[in-house]
Amino acid sequence: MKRILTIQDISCLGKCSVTIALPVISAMGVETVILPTAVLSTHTMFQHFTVRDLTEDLRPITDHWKSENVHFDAIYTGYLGSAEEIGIAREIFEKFRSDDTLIFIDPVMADNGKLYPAFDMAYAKLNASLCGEADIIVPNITEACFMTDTPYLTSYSEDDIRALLGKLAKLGAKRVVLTGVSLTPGKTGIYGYDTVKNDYFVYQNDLVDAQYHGTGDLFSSVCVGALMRGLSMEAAFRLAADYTADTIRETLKNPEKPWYGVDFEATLPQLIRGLEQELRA
Ligand code: PXL
Repeated sequence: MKRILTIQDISCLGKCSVTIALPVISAMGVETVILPTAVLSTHTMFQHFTVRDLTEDLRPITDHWKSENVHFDAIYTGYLGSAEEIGIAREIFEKFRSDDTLIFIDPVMADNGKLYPAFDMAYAKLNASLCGEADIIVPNITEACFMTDTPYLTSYSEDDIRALLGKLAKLGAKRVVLTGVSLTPGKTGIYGYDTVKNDYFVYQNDLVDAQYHGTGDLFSSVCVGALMRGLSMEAAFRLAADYTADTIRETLKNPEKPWYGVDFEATLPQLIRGLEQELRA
C-alpha cells in the first residue's frame, strides 16, 4: 500500500484540509500520514476562530519519523499557516524526498481575487518559490495570478490561460494545473501543462453554481489518492473534477450552513466505485 504525508492544518469544525484529506485519501486505499501545522476551532471563514500554532512541533515530529526510516510515496501540502511553515515544508521535502516521491503542492492562500485573511504578498512569493520544488501544483486562477505578478483575470481567453500556465511553469514545477478554469459559459474545470512532455491537457465539466469551503481540498485529495493508486494524470484529474462537482450537487440538497463544507461523506462510495472503474479500464 502506498503511503503519503499530508501537511496542512486541522480545522476542527468546517470540513477542509486534514478533515477532508485523511478520510478521502484513506478511503481510496492509500495510507495517509498527517502533519498538522495548526489546530483551529474552525476554518478561517468563520469569525472568532481560535488557533493553536504547531510550528515548533513540526521538526521534532519529522525528526522522529526520519529516525524510523519512514518512506513516503507522496508529500501533499495544502494550507500552511505562515512563512515559517513554508520554510519547514521545504526542509521536509529535502528530508524525505527520494526518486519515487511525488511532491504535490496545493498553494492554498486565495480565491475570487483575494488573499485569505492570514496572508500577504510576501507569503504569496514564498509559496511561489515552494512551488518550484513540486512535481505537480494545482493553484486556482487567483493563486496563480498572485504567484506570477499577474493582475487578477476576471475574464480570460484560452490564450490568457496558456500564458498564465507559461508563467507558472517558470516557477519550476514539472506539471502546472490551473483549477476553476471556465472556457465556455456553464462549464468549469482544469487546464494543465506538462513541462516534461510540453503538452497541454484540459478537462471541463458542468459548472455547479455554488461556492463551498473545502472543495479545493477535496479536489486535491482525490488527485493525490488517484495518482497513488496508479491512475494517469489525466484520469486522476478527471475523477477529481467529476467527484467534486457531484459532491457539490449532493451538498446543495442540504441548505443548512453551507460554510460547514461539502457532504463528501455521502458521495465517498461513488468515488470508490469510480476509482475501481478507472483501475479496470
Ligand atoms: O480550504 C482551505 C483552507 C484550509 N484551512 C484553513 C482555511 C482554508 C481556507 O480558508 O481557512 C484554516
